[in-house]
Amino acid sequence: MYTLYYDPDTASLAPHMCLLHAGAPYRLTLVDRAKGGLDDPAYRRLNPHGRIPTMTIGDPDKGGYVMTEAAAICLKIAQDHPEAGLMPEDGSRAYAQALSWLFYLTNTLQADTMVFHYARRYAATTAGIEQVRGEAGARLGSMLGQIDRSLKDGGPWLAGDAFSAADYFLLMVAGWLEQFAIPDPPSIRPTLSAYLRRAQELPAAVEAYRIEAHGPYF
Ligand SMILES: N[C@@H](CCC(=O)N[C@@H](CS)C(=O)NCC(=O)O)C(=O)O
Repeated sequence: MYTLYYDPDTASLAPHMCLLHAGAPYRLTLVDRAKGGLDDPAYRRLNPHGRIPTMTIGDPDKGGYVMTEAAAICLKIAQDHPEAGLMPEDGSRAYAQALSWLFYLTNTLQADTMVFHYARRYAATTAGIEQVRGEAGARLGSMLGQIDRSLKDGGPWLAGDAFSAADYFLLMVAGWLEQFAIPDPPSIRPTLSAYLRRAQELPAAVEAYRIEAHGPYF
């Protein structure tokens, strides 16, 4: 049994969609950030980084284990449930593409989204914060432009014909970017926008939004 430690519309969203897509039995445990849930010693024992998400597989005190990092958790769910098709067939070109996208999204798009959103952590003055936010916003716009072109050239999904967990990941981050009102949000790009509407209509996405009581954003 998986337990996903989550907070609505945070980095637990893509893992949540993957669990639903796989039809895997899971429990949800709310980590209420607003009430200091990230600093709860019991949560810190599971996730010393103090971030969401965390996923346990079985009981960590009885031979089970703990995973952190949303992209890694998505891959683990895909690997445990190959029949669900969350990743293309191992060894295929599409698998390599999906893996590349997943790493790209978590290392760059998600990372700069955090810089944009938490700009105050990267500068001490109002002008500095505005500069950090402006530069992150410009980088995000350029990344979204590149993703839009890739989808135009090789869609309908990130890995071509093969849907993958990377698509849930992009749906998650794009939803934040739409809400954070970056200068060039995902919705201004017709190909990307149509792709996001398609992704958010997938049953697992619809269900995750319903359970978490937010979205959809496109
Ligand atoms: N790379 C991590 C990032 C996780 C992350 O930063 N999660 C946010 C919520 S979306 C968080 O816990 N933020 C708390 C903080 O930055 O203090 C992942 O993808 O799991």
